Amino acid sequence: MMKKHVLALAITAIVLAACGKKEEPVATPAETTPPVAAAPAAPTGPVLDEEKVLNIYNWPDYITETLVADFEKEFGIKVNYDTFENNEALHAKLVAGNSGYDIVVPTAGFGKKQIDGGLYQPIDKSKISNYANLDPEFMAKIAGVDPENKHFVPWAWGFTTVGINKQKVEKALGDMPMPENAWELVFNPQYSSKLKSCGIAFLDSPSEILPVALHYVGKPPYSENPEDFKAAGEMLAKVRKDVRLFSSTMIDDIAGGKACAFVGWSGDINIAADRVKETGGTDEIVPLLPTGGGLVFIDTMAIPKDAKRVNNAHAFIDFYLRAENGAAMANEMNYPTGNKAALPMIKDEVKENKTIFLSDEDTARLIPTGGFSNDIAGTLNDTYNAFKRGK
Ligand code: SPD
Repeated sequence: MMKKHVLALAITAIVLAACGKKEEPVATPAETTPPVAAAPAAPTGPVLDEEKVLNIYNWPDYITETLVADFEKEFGIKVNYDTFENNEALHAKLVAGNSGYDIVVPTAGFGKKQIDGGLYQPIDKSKISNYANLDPEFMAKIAGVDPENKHFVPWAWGFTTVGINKQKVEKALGDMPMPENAWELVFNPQYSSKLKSCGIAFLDSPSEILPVALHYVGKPPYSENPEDFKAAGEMLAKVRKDVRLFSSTMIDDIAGGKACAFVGWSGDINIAADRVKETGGTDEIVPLLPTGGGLVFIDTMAIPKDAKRVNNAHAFIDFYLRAENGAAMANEMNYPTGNKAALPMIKDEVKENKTIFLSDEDTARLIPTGGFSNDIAGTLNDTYNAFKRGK
């Protein structure tokens, strides 16, 4: 898939270069006019708000090191950057209104009901000169929840999966071979009871755990049927005693050795792996690619209905869509972005990492992004809370 993109880009570049040469006017000496001092170009740039501030609300550990500082320096805008740990927390802020945020980063499937509820204003694409950097195929996926891509601009994507500390899991399992479907490690008591000793961690949110639990018990991951939730709840109850912690900031927990098997996000698991290596650790942290499929998520930038600095928000979105910023997100954070123009700038070692840019076979197994309606929210929350409380 990646190779196809790179090849397509290379071909496009060659064709454009060839066309460019043909069209270039060649001045003959007779036609040459005397040089005239060029008037200084009028400064062009995005329209900004009078108030040189931008308030952003994003997930933790989800931004490259210098992005905010680079934007502040270039645009003279002070960025206030806060984080939330799950979609439910972001949703509560938006529903309460007057959040004060100019850009928020909902997961597309979850955010559908926020669009339907009128919580976002449309993006003005005419203010985003780098919009064309986005991959149309990727945008078509988002259009499934946001028709015509009116509200959501991709931030990054990944998949929810099972990650392991390889050495610790192998030791805890002893003679027991690794299961073919990695979800067994955390959802089947035969495995979880063994991994309990080195620690199992789950993401801490109903909308993270229930889709993968439903999928594991053979139900639609975004089911609207309470009976399906009953089946998922019964399965979860059997492994509850083996779960050590619930966390949405798992990088430290994994790298610090608090858990050996975890339900987490692909990029975060890879960041934890890098951190272990950087600090001289020898344990291998790996996001697995379950035969039962990982759950795709696409996180997106959106502008709340009542945002005050809408021009600054558009300037930031445009800045983020520069090819080099998209590439940095993959290179530094292990998350691809949907920015097609960034692909040639992504390091080979990242492109070749099959847990970041998946093989066609693993891509085919992914569980597509989706979301629950408000009608099932009560059942979703009750099932999750009963699991977490162990009741
Ligand atoms: N480090 C934070 C990564 C954020 C991932 N968002 C995932 C949303 C999945 N529903």
